[in-house]
Amino acid sequence: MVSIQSKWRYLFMFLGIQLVVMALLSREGYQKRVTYFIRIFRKPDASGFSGRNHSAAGINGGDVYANLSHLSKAHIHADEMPYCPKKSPFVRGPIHVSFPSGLTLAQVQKKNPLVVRGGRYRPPDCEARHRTAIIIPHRHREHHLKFLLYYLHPFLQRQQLSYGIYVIHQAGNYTFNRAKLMNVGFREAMREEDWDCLFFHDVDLIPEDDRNTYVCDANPKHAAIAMDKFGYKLPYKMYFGGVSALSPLHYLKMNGFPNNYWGWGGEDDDIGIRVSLAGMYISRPSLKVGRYKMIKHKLDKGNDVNPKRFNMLAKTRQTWKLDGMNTAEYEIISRQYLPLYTNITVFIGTEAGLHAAPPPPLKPAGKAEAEPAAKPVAEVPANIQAKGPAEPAAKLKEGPSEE
Ligand code: UD2
Ligand code: MN
Repeated sequence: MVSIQSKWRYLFMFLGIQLVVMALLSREGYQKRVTYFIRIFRKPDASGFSGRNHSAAGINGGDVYANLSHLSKAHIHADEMPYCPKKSPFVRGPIHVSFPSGLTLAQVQKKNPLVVRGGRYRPPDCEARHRTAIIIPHRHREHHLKFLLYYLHPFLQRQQLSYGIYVIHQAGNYTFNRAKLMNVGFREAMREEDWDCLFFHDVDLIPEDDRNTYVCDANPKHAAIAMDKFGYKLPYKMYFGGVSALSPLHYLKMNGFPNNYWGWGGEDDDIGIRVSLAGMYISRPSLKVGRYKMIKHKLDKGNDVNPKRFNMLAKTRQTWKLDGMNTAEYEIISRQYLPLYTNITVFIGTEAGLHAAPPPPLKPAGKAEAEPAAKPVAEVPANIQAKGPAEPAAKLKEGPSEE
């Protein structure tokens, strides 16, 4: 009898201790303390970079190159190549992103030995299920491009995609036109290969999770749902900026992108509106996966805020069939197959047309003398730069991101 009672006592004591331990473990802040404790013993930067700009996810994320050495040239004959698995075994989740000074393109090239001329890649030991082209509108952002290439190449290889990277470089100093460059990228990339998905990608956005797969959905996909600059939240429902993915069919169904948004802003919202006018929906990855870090920058010279954007957006319903892929006029200046990407330098003209003289810059009444095409950042009116919702753009982006 005595021994049964003491057995019960021990059992209750054991259960009690378990309860206390569980309560301690689940207390808020426990995880933080453990992470902090572990970090004391970890090297400050796992990737060997002395970079700044760490985000919470970045600190916990892994090195994007960690398992790339598992990819090696197989000795399988092309005809016998099996399809890659539906879910890549190389995908790991969160990626550590930092921006070290001193990174060179030669280093990026060395780290990506399987990437071939023009920035092309196909998995060495299996037939890719998807062929994705990355289209990057570009001018004077070589510093950002270097980082994007550093992260994007291994990111795409981990996903076992067959891919190509195209940088569409606007020639000259006339006002930048992001959406028109995308139209150029679409046509020129499709001319080269039968891509089944195109990712339209800002040069300064680095994906932070490789479960954000660079393949197309049944509807146009807005991939950059959670960016550090918007607190890792979608800023508004119709937002379509940063990184988006369309199949050639989606692209043609909405007549591509507008050609007439010169300067900063509006074009991304126009594209979002086109998606719904063409009878499609916006699909998105989860907030956990569609995470991006934007390399901090100021508004570029030659990319002034477009003051006409709200008026233009009000008319997208009338203009989308008249202006787009069907009217994109441009002249290719050069096509270079570089080791890490294909560079297409293109002349896209001005508002007045491909070869007509550009219209005089907008000036306040009474000022006749010519002004430089690009205003210094400080001169952009404060009300245009202001962030946050404001009428009539309650649902649209109000001003550029400036840090
Ligand atoms: C936002 C959107 C962007 C676009 C833009 C308005 C985000 C993360 N992105 O970007 O998708 O809708 O607003 O136009 O919210 N670029 C150059 N050289 C230049 C100017 C621009 O290469 O001189 C390219 C580059 O790829 C850049 C992109 O155009 O990432 C967008 O321009 P931005 O980065 O200056 O504008 P931002 O960050 O406000
Ligand atoms: Mn940007």
